[in-house]
Amino acid sequence: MADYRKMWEELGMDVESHDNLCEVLPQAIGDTFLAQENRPEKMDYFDFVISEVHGVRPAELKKFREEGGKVFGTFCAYVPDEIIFAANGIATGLCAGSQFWVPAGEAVLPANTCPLIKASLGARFSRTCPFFRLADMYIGETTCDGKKKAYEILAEDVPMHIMDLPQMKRPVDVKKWADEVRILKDVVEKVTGNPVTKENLAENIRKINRKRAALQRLYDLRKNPNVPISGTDVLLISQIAYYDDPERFTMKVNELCDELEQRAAQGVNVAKGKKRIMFTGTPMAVPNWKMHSLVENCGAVVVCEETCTGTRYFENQVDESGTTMDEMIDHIAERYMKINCACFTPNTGRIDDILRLAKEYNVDGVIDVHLKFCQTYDTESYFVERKLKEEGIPVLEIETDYTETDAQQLKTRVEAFIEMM
Ligand code: BJ8
Repeated sequence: MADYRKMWEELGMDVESHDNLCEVLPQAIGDTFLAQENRPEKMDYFDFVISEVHGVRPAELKKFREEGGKVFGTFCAYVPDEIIFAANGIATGLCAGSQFWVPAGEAVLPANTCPLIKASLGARFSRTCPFFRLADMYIGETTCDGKKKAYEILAEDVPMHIMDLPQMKRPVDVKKWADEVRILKDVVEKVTGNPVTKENLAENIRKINRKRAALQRLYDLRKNPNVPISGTDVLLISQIAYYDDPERFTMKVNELCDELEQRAAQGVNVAKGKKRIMFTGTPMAVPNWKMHSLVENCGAVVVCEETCTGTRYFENQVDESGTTMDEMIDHIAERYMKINCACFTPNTGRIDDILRLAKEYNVDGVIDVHLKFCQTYDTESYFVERKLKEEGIPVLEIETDYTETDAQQLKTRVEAFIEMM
């Protein structure tokens, strides 16, 4: 990584402790990504972004703030980026996927909290993540209980706005979510000092739709018998989607897709002779590459993720036909309420999605993976597995965390699963 020490110091980071995190990253990137054979050339952009994860984008955000811009950190796929960008702010994902941050999170949270939440608070309080330093305000949401309560602790240290996400999907709930989007608009207008106009909201609806369309294009390429890209590489792209500049990201994903179309036509197939796996479950935040790496090193290929670092992030577009501010906000709310997170009750839409995606991506088996202490996804596994079994689709349930302590045991289970398919 280039030398960003001065920037990290200026951001008030614990640079010495941060060095320990940086030390392990090149090896992890090398082992997980670069060691794969016959990768698409256009992955070089995403390799660069991840190798400079705490440098290149944070430097852009820092410059943006120095010029008067405001950065909003988000934790959930429900937070509508359109509103933030329309106020000339920047939205950046804050979810943390490294065990490195977990102990600092455990210092303020119960040990039996999900690692994603522990790592998020740990990243803030240990001062070892530039994104957590750069956000002027964090946008939380009332999804799971663990996050909700953790946000109260974060709020002692950083300005927070919480969006009250309904937990059901009746028309009244969609209306309520639209009201929450309106409140978010007021908040970001106040923080940025910029009004959200009809024109800039319409423009940003189109901009984020284009980003989703690029991701859909990438995923569609994985539906083919010839799969031109590994699941591990696609996971990296999905993770970068949360924090890269949306327009540049869209352009780079489309460039990659151009190459992938050629590769598929030339017969390049990373799935040749391999079982096609779909993941469903909790999101995999950077740098959590554990399960993809494991499954693909066991000789299968991941062709789809029904997760928030997967289809839940980009499926469904915001209707662009709105002409008034109210219509546009209603359309935004309608699109986001189509995300099927296990914090909703009932959440049958997710089961329908899983069955639909299993067919679309022609999968041989599904791995239902959730983070330890995530009650909602763990409980919902009951329906996920029952339905998949009814449909004759092999399914393996895995509960894991960010440590490597279960690596050997998981390998044995995944190998047995692939074997029996
Ligand atoms: S829309 S999945 S990003 S809430 S894993 S913190 S649920 S205890 S991350 Fe999520 Fe939004 Fe839903 Fe997606 Fe809680 Fe579970 Fe931890 Fe989770």
